[in-house]
Amino acid sequence: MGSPFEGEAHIGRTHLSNYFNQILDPSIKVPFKPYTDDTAMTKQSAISLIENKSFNAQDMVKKFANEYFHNPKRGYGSAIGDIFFNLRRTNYADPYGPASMQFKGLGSYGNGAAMRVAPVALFAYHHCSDGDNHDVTPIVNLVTDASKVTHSNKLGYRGAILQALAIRLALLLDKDDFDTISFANELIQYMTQMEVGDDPDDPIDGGKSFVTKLELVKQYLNSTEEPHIEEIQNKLGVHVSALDSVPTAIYCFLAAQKPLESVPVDCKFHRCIHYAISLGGDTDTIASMAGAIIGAHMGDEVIPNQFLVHCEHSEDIRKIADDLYEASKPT
Ligand code: 8NA
Ligand code: MG
Ligand code: MG
Ligand code: MG
Repeated sequence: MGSPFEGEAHIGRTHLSNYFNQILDPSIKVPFKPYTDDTAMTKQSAISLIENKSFNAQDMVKKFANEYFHNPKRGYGSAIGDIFFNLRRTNYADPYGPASMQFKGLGSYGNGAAMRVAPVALFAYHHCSDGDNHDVTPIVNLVTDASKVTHSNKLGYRGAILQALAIRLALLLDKDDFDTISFANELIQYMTQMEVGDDPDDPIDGGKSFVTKLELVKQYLNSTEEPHIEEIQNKLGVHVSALDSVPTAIYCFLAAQKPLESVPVDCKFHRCIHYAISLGGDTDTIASMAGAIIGAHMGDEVIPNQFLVHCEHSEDIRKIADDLYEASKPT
């Protein structure tokens, strides 16, 4: 739903409201929105988990690559195609090799691992939960492994971990007695542990911290006035890097828990997606990550059916979600 606006710095309020009104008006037939790389890779992550009933790196990258070669024009990040070419050329021998060589060995810090992480998070939550809801180690380990096949930079895979932990918390916490600040605080605790030992003077990633971004999220939540869009764009970020988009998606989910002056709609799910797109920049990805969190929190019954009929393959994806649930049942 966000892809028609991807890359735009300024999205007119009326323009965006009209876009949603057309989708929600059953008498107006608008063509479905083709899904982008975000859905393409999310879908293949889920199918791989379903078929293997566990994470299999080689199978997952093969599925990513096959989907990519089947239709490479779904708005993939500019560097990720190289990984798929290199994987295919080497017959998928080392599923982690090509990603680790990207960007002169630094690996990608793009948001591509975070944008597709929902099925991995749901699988880990369901499969590994043995009554101990406090131990996040299984989910962190699984997400790290599933991310590094394309995103070996720590900011890239940590972004995926943060998004997965947000999905896990959203599933865990009661939606009728939900405190946005406690949610942010819990994520800050996990990310603080992860960032222990980071060198703030490192010339490459020194000072780049998810905790700092989450503190900003809390500041916005505590403020009585809605932050200006420019403030969010410049400080929280709306870009293709994980650091400049995952905390933003989390903020969209949390901000949408209350009425928003800039998005006067009653349905929380709609408000969340609409608000995420209104921020501009990487709209498809930030909206899909925010949607994954609010979906985990509220369940699929809150998704307006008119949204679904406009999304390419939404029926297939519903079936995949049901299959994922079955496949992730603890054995
Ligand atoms: P990626 O791994 O290619 O990363 C995205 C971009 O981030 C790269 O193309 C680089 O510009 C930059 N980048 C990442 N790591 C480094 C690094 N170590 N050094 C320098 N630059 C770096 O792809 P991805 O899968 O992470 O990207 C996901 C995003 O790409 C999503 O927003 C998705 O929707 C898509 N996207 C497509 C378009 C488009 O117009 N086709 C625009 C934006 C985003
Ligand atoms: Mg319509
Ligand atoms: Mg995309
Ligand atoms: Mg995008």
